Amino acid sequence: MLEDVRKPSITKEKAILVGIYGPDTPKWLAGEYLDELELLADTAGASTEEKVLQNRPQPDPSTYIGKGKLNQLKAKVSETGSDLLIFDDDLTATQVRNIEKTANVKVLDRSGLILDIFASRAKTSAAKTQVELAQLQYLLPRLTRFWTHLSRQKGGIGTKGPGETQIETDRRLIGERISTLKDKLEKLDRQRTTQRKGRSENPRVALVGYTNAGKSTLMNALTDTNVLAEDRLFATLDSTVRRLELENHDILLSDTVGFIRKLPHNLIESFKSTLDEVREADLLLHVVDASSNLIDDYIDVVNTTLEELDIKDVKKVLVFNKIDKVEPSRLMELKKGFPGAIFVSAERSMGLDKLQGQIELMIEEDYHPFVYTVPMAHYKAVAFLHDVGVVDSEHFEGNSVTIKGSITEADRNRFDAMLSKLETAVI
Ligand SMILES: Nc1nc2c(ncn2[C@@H]2O[C@H](COP(=O)(O)OP(=O)(O)OP(=O)(O)O)[C@@H](O)[C@H]2O)c(=O)[nH]1
Ligand SMILES: [Mg+2]
Repeated sequence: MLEDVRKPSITKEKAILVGIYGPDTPKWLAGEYLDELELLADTAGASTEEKVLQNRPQPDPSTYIGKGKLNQLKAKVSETGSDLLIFDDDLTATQVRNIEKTANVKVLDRSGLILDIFASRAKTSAAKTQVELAQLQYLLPRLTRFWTHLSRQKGGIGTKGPGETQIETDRRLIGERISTLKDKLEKLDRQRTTQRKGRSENPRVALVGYTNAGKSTLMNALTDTNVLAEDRLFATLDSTVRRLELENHDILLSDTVGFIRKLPHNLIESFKSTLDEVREADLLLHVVDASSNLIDDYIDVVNTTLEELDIKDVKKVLVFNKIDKVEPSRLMELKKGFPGAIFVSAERSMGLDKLQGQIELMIEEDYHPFVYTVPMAHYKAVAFLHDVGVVDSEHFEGNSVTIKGSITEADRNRFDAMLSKLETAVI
């Protein structure tokens, strides 16, 4: 019944984009934000007719941009024949209602637009469920503007509880749908956990970063696969995992959903489990578009979003991508400013060897040297060392073998437990 909220509500509509600037956000930055909003609008299928920036220290509580500006906006809407106003900040239900009433067109905010894009891009059952949940949670406090839309679909005798107003009924229906979706997600989560348990213990590396930074292109370049990569925002919604053979380690590399400033909180919340790949990684490759003007901003957004997702203790390396688009002098500047970073071009396969070397180095930080002398009868334990550790040498003497190499602490504990179990079994 409520499923149609998943469907994108925009089909090649004409849009006017609106933002504000002031002491906290200088005009040039607000302009960059609107450029990004234009890209979002384009991804959603809307063409931008005009961008409007208004100098205001604070949004106006009832109209966001102020009454006078709103009237100008109304004129622009009819001049350009636009169908849609998109605001760079989240709007309250009151603001939406007032703006819609004056300008007489559909009004959307950044979160609504991002949710729309996610809805149209979600392919798997998990992504669809996560997006629908986020959409309904977004909708609930803004219900005033949607109730006619919902009531049209409902109809039928007995759908309305006694004494309930239309909006209360809608709220109840949405509430019920939200708990159904949460149950479904929990089930999917359990399935995923079971699947993960059966997986091998290879080191895990995850690509994270701002949307459009080139994570999927890098995944393809490193693993020779064909994950969808394109010049649109949120090309990737579901995580993909691929094996990558490095010199000493086979790792599992995962590509994940990109982040963006003001990613709706509900969306982050409902994508938490998809991002388990990131949470459980041994190393994060934080991919940054080196050709962007907003590098520091992007890095901050990604770090803050990771914190919001409770991903705090995973090692990170910054990977500046798209260096083919960067002037040599700017590149020098970046290398000086970010001494620990790696510089690559995923598209031109530049710097990939160095990146692979760095991944290996950082993984090896977790490996500690060991020397074990194991009876040959415990061949299972020997096989385990070969499987999870890096074996440098083996020396056979009599009925036992002395193995030297390195292994992670977790695997060393597993090995110790395995050995003592085998020894107990023999006695
Ligand atoms: N010039 C240049 N373009 C690149 C490079 N790497 C990626 N791109 C382009 O950047 C765009 C985005 O690439 P994706 O790999 O889809 O980016 P992503 O980070 O996976 O994006 P989302 O999945 O949307 O978050 C595509 O048009 C790529 O062709 C590069 O090294 N150089
Ligand atoms: Mg991608």
